[in-house]
Amino acid sequence: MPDLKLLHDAILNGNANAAKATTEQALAAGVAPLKLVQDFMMPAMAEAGRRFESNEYFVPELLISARAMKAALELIRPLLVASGAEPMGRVALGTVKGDLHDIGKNLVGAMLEGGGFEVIDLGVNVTSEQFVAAVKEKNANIVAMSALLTTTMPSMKTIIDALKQAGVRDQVKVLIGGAPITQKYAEEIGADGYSESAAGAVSTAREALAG
Ligand code: B1M
Repeated sequence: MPDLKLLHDAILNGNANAAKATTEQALAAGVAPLKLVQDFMMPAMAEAGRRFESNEYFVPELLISARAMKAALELIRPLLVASGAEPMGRVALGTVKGDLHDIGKNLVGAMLEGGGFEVIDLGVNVTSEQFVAAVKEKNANIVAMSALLTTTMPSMKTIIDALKQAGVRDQVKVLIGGAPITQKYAEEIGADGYSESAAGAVSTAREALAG
């Protein structure tokens, strides 16, 4: 069993090879994939964010930390994803316009897939038009949006307005999340659900479709 602190430190220091190697060893030793994400990988990104805020890290350091996190997540993602089951719903997922953060969004996608949803990943910097097209053309019945910047949160409201304008708001449940998002904000902009975490997004999606 590897020392799992090495995984935390590899992400914090932007060492993608070490992050991958430690993840591989931990998975081989039977450590639960979600434990690796929640107890070691996410705290490393949170610490990178703290260092960025206090001017110890700058954008290049954040980028290489994110790259190391993504490398490790690539090994974990298939393990979170279930196979073969009839989809519970079709989710159009994306990080909203103006926002390029995708680690949380990718985790949400993997958890939703693991929870039996079909996920259409629209990527980052996703416009209202792209969300509307995914609902109309791909018959998505859930729109899930992620935003990490206070400056891009308003895009969520713009996208909800565009769904209304296009006459498809009633066909979909709108779920939102991301570090600056709150339940209060979800209510303010008329979203159907908010989740603080990727794991929580699965139950929020199930509840939204049931309710
Ligand atoms: Co950015 N960045 N960043 N960044 N970055 C933050 C968000 C910031 C808080 C850092 C800080 O100052 N402490 C700050 C935002 C401040 C604010 O808005 N008030 C910030 C800034 C300022 C910026 C730039 C403007 C910096 C600059 O250029 N000067 C710039 C903006 C670029 C842009 O988007 N237009 C920028 C750029 C970047 C990088 C490209 C370098 C990189 C992103 C790489 C990538 O994603 N591919 C980056 C990173 C890595 C971060 C931090 C350090 C980590 C984000 C992350 O991946 N967290 C972040 C600080 C922080 O969050 N502590 C920061 C791990 C991830 C698993 O968590 O994304 O929160 P998170 O997702 C969680 C939940 O929020 C939830 O589930 C996930 C798992 O539980 N969730 C959902 C997320 N989406 C959901 C959707 C749902 C449900 C749940 O739908 C239903």
